[in-house]
Amino acid sequence: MTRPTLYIGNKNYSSWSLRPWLALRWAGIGFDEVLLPLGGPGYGKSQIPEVRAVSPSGRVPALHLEGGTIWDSLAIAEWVAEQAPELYPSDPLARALCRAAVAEMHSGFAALRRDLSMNIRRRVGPHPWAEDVRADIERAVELFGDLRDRFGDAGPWLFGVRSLADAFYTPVATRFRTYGVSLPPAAQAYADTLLADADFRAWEAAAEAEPFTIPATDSLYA
Ligand SMILES: N[C@@H](CCC(=O)N[C@@H](CS)C(=O)NCC(=O)O)C(=O)O
Repeated sequence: MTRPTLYIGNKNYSSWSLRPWLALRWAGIGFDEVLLPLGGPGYGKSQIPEVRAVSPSGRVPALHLEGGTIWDSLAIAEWVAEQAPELYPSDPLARALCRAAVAEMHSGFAALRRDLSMNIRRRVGPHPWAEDVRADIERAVELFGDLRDRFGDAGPWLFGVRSLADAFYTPVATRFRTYGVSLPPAAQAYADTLLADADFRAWEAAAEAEPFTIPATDSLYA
């Protein structure tokens, strides 16, 4: 198999890119990565020429495989889990719950994504969040709490052992840290587990060193 290439956005800002990147690393799949800076002309309209050249949707991440391109983060993560089935829990019900958690992140939390944009290296004090943002924060806390209650005996990850759900919620943990969202102890302990992961730490170090900025995101709540 030709080595896959993952096209990603800025490590500081691209939450969609972080999820499949972690999944590939956790699966131990060797891959090349190409970072395409976001924020310039065409950004927000899926019209960045360099992105359109490698991803038919005009969005990153995109994974180039021998024979085809996967242009969506969840589809990439599912492909990874087919190579590394241990990224889903082995129990069928737990596996379905894990898929539900992954799907909820992929298709939900719109207000959280809108107002608590991922910005790994930034730290901002707490803010009076809009009602829909507060509801998203409460839902994330509830989801963390319920699943940790249920699977906590098996280990510190959302489903005890590390799974795709952890890759999908790592950007949320960074958002809570960036925007000073205080969490109940169980949710904070889970967020700390995500932020201490060695592969996430490698991504974070690159994000901190990255020269690219997106001024609109950096000036939120300034
Ligand atoms: N549903 C897509 C969303 C990907 C997405 O929105 N990516 C952003 C970067 S984090 C992007 O490429 N934006 C380019 C643009 O807005 O022009 C996925 O899951 O991969």
